[in-house]
Amino acid sequence: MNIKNNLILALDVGSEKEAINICEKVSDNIDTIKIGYPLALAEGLEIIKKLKDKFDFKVICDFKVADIDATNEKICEETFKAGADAIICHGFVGPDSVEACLNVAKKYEKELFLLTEMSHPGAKKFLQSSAEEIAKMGVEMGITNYVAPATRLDRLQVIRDIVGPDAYIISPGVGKQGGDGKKTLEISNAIIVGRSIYEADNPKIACENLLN
Ligand code: OMP
Repeated sequence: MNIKNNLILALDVGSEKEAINICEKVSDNIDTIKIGYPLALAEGLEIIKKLKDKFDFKVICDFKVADIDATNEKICEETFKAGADAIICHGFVGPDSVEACLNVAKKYEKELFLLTEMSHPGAKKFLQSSAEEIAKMGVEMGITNYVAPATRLDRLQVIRDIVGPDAYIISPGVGKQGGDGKKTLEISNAIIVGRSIYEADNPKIACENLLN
């Protein structure tokens, strides 16, 4: 995926109106947004096409898909049918569940991002001990896109070493969660930033500050 300024806006706002307001302010700096449950539950999946049509954005749907294979397949079908360019799935559910997502992404000629270790402190309790195995599974399955944390650069590097230099890693956790954008981009291909942009007094300047 080619992402302008290596910066993805996590658009976790609660209404179409707020979403459009933020997008208008940052559309010179950003061409890729991530839509998750907050906005999709508030506005329905139609929000994907509305924002794509209005701003010509690429949309990554962050539904952290984590069910059995048959259900994952249906979730991915609905998401790509609604116009998503990519979807994020969890890896801890295992290869059959992930394979189901991968197959649907391939069918639509769209992208799948495999979530390895999460960025929040609680990820240390259960997920961290499996993250390397999840990344290895992704490599074995031929997955080329990953999500790994900006909040623990040592762990991000471990995941980079497993998935290799050609894999595409996007990293959340910059700003509000404590991660540093520029340091993260020494390891990752792109950063995912939400609150530090959409809660800023001036979201456009917030984008520029993250990049300079
Ligand atoms: P801010 O902390 O507001 O910048 O938002 C981070 C965004 O990345 C939110 O949409 C989170 O749901 C998401 N995220 C994480 O924060 N940590 C993860 O480990 C994974 C994700 C994600 O999959 O995007």
